[in-house]
Amino acid sequence: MEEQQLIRLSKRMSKALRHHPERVGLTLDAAGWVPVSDLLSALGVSRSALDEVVARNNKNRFAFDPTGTRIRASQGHSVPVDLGLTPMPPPPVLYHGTVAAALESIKAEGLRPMNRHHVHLSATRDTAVAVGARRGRPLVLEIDAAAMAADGHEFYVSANGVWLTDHVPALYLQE
Ligand code: HQG
Repeated sequence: MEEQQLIRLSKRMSKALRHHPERVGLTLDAAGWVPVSDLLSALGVSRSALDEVVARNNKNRFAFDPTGTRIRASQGHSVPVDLGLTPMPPPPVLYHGTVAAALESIKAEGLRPMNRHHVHLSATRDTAVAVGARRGRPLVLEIDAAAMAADGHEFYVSANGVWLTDHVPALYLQE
């Protein structure tokens, strides 16, 4: 499959599995799964095309269940789903990529999930730069995850390696 086609299908899958399943006639279960066959008919694609997107996706956004009969997005939902992730001790430092325009508000209220379920944090500065660059000139914030964990904040890591937490109070942030 051409790269362009791959990206287009990945975006349609994100919409269906994270944000607007109802628009393509899908219903996610409580943990975000849908039968693969339902997704194929909802999007009008072949199983081999779907397999290719899951395998080649640049962020491994989608995952099959162990039987290969169900699929879900590994993170990033705006619809309510419970991914069933177990709290994990974070690395001592995590990163968040954003843009200068958001800084004043972030300093006032910390990092909030906005439209998603969690605040998304990156394990490396490079990834955070890429995340911030989606919105403009990237600005990377450093999060004292060790201190947050010591203070009782919970962290989760998605199947594709994104660190998630409910809220990052401003006191743990540094530019
Ligand atoms: C900002 C992509 C004002 C936050 C990426 C961000 C990531 C605040 C935006 C994943 C704020 C939310 C998530 C506050 C946070 N005041 N602005 N208090 N708190 N913000 O897209 O982290 O391609 O929901 O800095 O690669 O940018 O979808 O979150 O700019 O992994 O797989 O509000 O999405 O992955 O934006 O990105 P988003 P994000 P996918």
